[in-house]
Amino acid sequence: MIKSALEIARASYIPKKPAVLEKNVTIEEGSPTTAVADLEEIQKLFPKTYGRPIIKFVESDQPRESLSATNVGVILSGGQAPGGHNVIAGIFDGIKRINKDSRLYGFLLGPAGLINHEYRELTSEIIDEHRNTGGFDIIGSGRTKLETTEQFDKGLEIMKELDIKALVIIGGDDSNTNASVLAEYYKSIDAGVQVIGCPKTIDGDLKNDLIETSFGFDTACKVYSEVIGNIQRDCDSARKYWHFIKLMGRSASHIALECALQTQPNICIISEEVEAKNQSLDEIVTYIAEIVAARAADGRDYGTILIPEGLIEFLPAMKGLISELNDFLAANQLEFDAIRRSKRREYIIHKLSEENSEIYKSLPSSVALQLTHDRDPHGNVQVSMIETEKLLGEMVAQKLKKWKNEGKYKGNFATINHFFGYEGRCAAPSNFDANYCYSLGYTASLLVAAGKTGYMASIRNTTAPATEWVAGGVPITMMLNMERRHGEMKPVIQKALVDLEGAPFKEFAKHRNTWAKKTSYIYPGPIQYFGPDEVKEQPTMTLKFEQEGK
Ligand code: FBP
Repeated sequence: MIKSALEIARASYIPKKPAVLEKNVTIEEGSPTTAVADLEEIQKLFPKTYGRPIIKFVESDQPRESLSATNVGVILSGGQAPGGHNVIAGIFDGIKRINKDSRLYGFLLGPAGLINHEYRELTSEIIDEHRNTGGFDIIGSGRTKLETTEQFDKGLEIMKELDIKALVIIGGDDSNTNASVLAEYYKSIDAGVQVIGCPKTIDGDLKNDLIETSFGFDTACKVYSEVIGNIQRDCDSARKYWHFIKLMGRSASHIALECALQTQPNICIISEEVEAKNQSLDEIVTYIAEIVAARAADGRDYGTILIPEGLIEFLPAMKGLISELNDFLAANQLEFDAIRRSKRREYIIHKLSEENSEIYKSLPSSVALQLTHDRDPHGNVQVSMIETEKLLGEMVAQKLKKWKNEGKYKGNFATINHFFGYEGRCAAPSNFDANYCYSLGYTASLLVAAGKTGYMASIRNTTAPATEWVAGGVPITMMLNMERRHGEMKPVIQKALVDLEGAPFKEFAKHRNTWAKKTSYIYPGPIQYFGPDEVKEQPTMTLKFEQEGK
C-alpha cells in the first residue's frame, strides 16, 4: 500500500499509556454501584450484571500469572471516530502480552458481521499497517442494532467456533447499551463469553464522572476548528460573507461548543440552551439577525455562525413534532414508504395531531421531507441530512429584508453554508486520541483477563500526561436509565448533553457578546504530531475546563 510521508513517519509512533499498564497489575474494587435512574427496573432487567463495583488497575507486587491463550472478538459500531484502529491495536498487544497464542478476530461492518459470521483474523501484519491511522477500514463499521435473542445466539455460534472468550464492542451510547444487554444475556445462559465496551463517538456525549470523554472527540474538534479558523481568516479578509457552519453532533452540542472555545466565532448556538430557554425558531432567527444588524452598523457585513447538527430536535415545538413523527413512522413505515415522494408531505400533514400538523406545514418543504427520512436502526432522526444551516440562513435573510424595508437595518447579507462532519470522523488521531485509544484497548484486554463482563474500559485523569492516567472499568449498568425508544420504554445509557452550569459553557457564555460584536477570531491551525508539548499534547478545552472545575 502506498503511504504518505506523514503516514510513514506516524506508523512508528508508540502511543503513551498509563505507567501502571507497563507493570503487573491487580484490581482495586470500589463499592457496589447502582444506575443513574430507574434503579428497580434496571436491576430487574440486569439481575446478573447489576450493582458491580467500579474497578481500578493498580500495580501488583506479585509476579504475573501465566494465563492461557484467550481469543477475543472485536466490533466497531456506529459512526467512525479517529483512533478506532489504536483501540484495536491496544487490545491486540494486551491479549498477546497475556499469552502470545491469543488471537484477535474482527467482525466485519459492525454488529452485522457477528450475526452473519463475517470476520477476519487480525494478525500482527494487519495491526501494524493500521497503527495510529484514522478510519475504521481495518474491519469496517455499521449501525445494525444487536438486540434480539436470535442475533445473540447467532453471534454465540461463531464465537464458539472460533473459541472466542470475550467480545469488545467499540461504540457510542446505543452500542454500549446493547453491549450491556448482551453481557447480561450471555451471563444468564452461561455462554462463557464476556462482553466489554469502549466509549467511542466524535459527538462527545458518552461521558460521565468515570468516562471523562469518548474517543475521537478530540481529533474531530481539532480538524473542524482548523477549518473554521481558515474560514474566519477568509471571512476577515474578504469581509463580504456570513458563513453558516453546521457541525456534527447528532444530539449534544459538545462539538459546536468546543469549536467555539477554540475559534471564537461571532455566534454559536447551543441546542441545550435553546431547549432550557424554551426558545422558538423565530427567537433564534431574531437573535442571529440582531447580531448581523449590529455588526453591519459598525461596517462589518461578515461573520461566522456555528450551528449544532442536532438543533432542530431541541426546539421545543420541533421536539414534539419529531417525537410524534418517530412514533407514527415506527408504526406505519410500510404504508409511508408506499406513498409517492411528491405526496408524502401532504400525507403526513393529515396524519399528525392538529398542533404538530401546523408546525410541520410551516416548514420549508425540503426540511419537512428531510424530517421523514429513514431513522437509523436505533430510531434516531438522521439529523445530518437536515439542512439546518440553510433553513436558518434563509430565515435570517427574510427577517433582515423586512427590517431593511422598515429602515431598521442597513447592510448586505450574503451567506455561504458549510457542514463539517464527515471531514473529521476519519482523520488520523491526534496524539491525545492515539494515546487514549491505545490505552482504552489495552485496558479492555486487562478486563478480559480479569474475567469481567458488562464493563466499559475507562481511562481517567486525562488532562495529566498520559503516563499518569488511571486505567480501570465501569459497570455499564450504572450508566443506564429508562427512556422511550420506538414508542417503548427501554434501558439506555443516559446521553451526556452540554451542562449549562458546567465550566465549558460558562466560559463561552462569558465571552460570547464580545465575540459577536468584535472580531476576536482564533486560528488554531492543523493538528501537530511533532514539536513543543503545548502544541501537540493539548486535550480539548472542554476536557480542561471540566476537569479544572472538579
Ligand atoms: P456515533 O454516535 O455512532 O458515533 O455517530 C455520530 C455521528 O457522527 C453523528 O455526529 C452524525 O449525526 C451521525 O454519526 C451520522 O451518521 P452516519 O454515519 O450514519 O451518516
